[in-house]
Amino acid sequence: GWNLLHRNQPVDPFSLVKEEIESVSERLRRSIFTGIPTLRSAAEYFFKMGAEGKRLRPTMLLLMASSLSAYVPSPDFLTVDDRPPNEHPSEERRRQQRIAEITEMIHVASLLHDDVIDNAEVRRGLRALNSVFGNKIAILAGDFLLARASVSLAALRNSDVIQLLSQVIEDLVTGEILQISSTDEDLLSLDYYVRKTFHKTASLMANSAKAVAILGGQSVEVSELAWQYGRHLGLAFQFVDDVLDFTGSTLQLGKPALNDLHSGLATAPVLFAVEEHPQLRAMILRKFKSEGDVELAQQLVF
Ligand code: GRG
Repeated sequence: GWNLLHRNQPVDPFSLVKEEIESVSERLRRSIFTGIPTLRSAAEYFFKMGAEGKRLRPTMLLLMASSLSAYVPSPDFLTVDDRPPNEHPSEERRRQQRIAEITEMIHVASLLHDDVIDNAEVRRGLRALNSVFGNKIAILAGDFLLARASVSLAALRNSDVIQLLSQVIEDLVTGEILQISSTDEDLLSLDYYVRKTFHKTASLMANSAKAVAILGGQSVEVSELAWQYGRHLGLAFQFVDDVLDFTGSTLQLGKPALNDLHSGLATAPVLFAVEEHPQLRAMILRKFKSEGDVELAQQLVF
């Protein structure tokens, strides 16, 4: 049930909306249907059961929708609606589920294009789509997902929400450009890293969270808080992702460990280490750009 905040036991947030996520996944599989066989196989590749990834964004959005509609302030604490999840979601809830689906489509499209740019071989523990179908199909499959996301977005007939999710696509492009075109100065700048990370990772979470709040009929103030929540979650998520790139194994990560460092990107742990030892900055940059970057980064961090 939802009545969990009073209890002193850890809660797995994913379990709270598990069934609803399954229906979101089912709708996603249907909404990317196309009669063009090659495109169909490619588009379905990362929507097949068992290949869905963590579904972090849809989960966060459904939890956000529940928290906005169900929490009731009480004198001692927040209490929550204890009714079991509704089998017949309201029109409002269905529109919020559409945001969860659109967000996942944009996310997967960005992964497909990113893997082409990086020439990646592994994604979600499977062979990356570009390495199975080739770059041309991977790019077109990403374009196709963006097109279907736009159709679903337009069907919501809410210009603020359309604007928010369209802005995300531009932000993702900006984030990728910032990533591939950094100067030496940018490479070790924490400001630059945070700006890039906002565009690359946090904008999708921030703008989709705000869209869910708007569709839930929330005020401008609450919608803005939802945006801030998504932004902070996105930044924190990327910091953790960066740390796991250091500490995790390829098997745990579903992609090669030390991936970012091997491609010459300074990630959060390195940048925080540089903040603590500014006198080492020039040496780090020199080494980082030439030999031994991964080894150097590990020495710095551990
Ligand atoms: C086509 C919209 C579009 C953009 C093109 C390539 C590009 C511009 C942007 C890349 C953006 C990108 C890949 C950012 C990384 C985001 C990120 C943290 C991905 C990992 O997310 P997880 O761990 O993945 O939630 P799963 O597989 O669990 O869904």
